[in-house]
Amino acid sequence: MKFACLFLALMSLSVGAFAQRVMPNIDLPPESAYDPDRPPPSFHKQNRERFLSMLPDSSIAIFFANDLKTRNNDVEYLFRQSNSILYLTGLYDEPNAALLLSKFPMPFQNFATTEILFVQPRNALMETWTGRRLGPEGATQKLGVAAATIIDSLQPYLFNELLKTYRALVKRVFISYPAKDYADSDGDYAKLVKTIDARLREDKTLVVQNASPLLGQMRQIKHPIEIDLIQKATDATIAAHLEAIKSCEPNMREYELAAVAEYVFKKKGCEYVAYPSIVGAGENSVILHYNSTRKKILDGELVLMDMGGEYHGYATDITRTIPANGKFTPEQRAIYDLVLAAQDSAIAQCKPGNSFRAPHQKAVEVIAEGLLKLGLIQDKADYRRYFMHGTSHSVGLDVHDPGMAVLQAGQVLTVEPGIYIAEGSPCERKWWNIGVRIEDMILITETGARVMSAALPRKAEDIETLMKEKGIGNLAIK
Ligand SMILES: [Mn+2]
Repeated sequence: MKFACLFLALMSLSVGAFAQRVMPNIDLPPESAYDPDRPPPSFHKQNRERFLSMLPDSSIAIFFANDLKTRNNDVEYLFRQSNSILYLTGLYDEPNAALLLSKFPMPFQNFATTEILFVQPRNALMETWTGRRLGPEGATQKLGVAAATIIDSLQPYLFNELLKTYRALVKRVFISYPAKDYADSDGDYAKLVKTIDARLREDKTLVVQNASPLLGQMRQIKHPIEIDLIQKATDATIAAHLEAIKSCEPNMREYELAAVAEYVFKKKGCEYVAYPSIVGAGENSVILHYNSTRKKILDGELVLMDMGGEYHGYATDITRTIPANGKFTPEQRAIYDLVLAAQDSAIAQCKPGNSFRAPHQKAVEVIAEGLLKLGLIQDKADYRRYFMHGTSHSVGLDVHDPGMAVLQAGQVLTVEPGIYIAEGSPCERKWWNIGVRIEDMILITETGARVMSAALPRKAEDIETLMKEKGIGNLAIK
């Protein structure tokens, strides 16, 4: 609907009706002013400088913003910036942008610079419809980049200036692409990305490579500003899980618990879910990434809730599994306590210098041993039938962030063992449809680890106690 209106407005403009439209004032608060705890320009500047210091000589790097994505017809998904642009510039709210970094000073207008940000031009009509734009002037003022111009200049600048006059200085081009599905888009911005990529690759004397590994390496160790934002996402999500746990009762739908959690973490400042909420009851508790959340939660079932908010671009990832009626059955409790023991042992492995695999290896040991004792498997190697995923992944701008081989202070990772016994599994029926995952957020410190989500109860008895309380999901809504 909104673009039909935009079309009409453009028609009006063409006959002059809107020609004198007033430009929204750049001194009005841009969106970043509403959230003063967004990382400051100095953080992004430092990241650009660090990236440049890692960049090989005779190299340039191009980082593309994300594109808008269609949900259906003319309705778009909420815009999410590309990680590279977020990390290197702090340009949160605008698509159609690119950052060019260079190991050597590039000529730009009448000076030389190692960084140029290409952004959308100011446009009174478009800004009235789709939001304020910084424009090149705003980009230098508000984001602190040394140079900025309009995105339409990117291709001519790159090919007619930089790679023409200064060709001898450029041997390598690193590219960071928009989120993957840009390749399927035939929009102008996606075409620009594809054209630049193809034109660079045409020149066989240039080495074109993906910038993501270098950037990923930088993103593994979190800056205190990032840790603070991940903690805020985590605190908001702890509050969200607490309300969902207290609210749970038989005959609710799975989506009601997701709605409670999403309300709470958004109320506490998260702009979005870090990933689609997983709330699976009974037979859905054994599906690792179950998202439909339409089922009615029945008395006696387990409910697995894997839900996390994204705060100013930073994710968190927390899972709790609870008994729908507030009391675990003996079988549910046995599996729950086993997963909890595995998680405790795995968390104890989280310290600097340990292998990233160490927590997983410990979790596997505990779970294999426990399943054997419970008679669920006859051979330890069969643990994979019920625990089929890894125990840890890094978390940062992505909920599955670039990881590392050895744990180091400043890394953030999850510890999330699980046991999932699907209906029809080769074990007694009483175990069927028991799915348990317990997931917490861990910060590796100089001396060990800090559980960032420690304020959310994990022990079975603490969860049962908490479930005696009511939550906001139990309020009657007309
Ligand atoms: Mn996870």
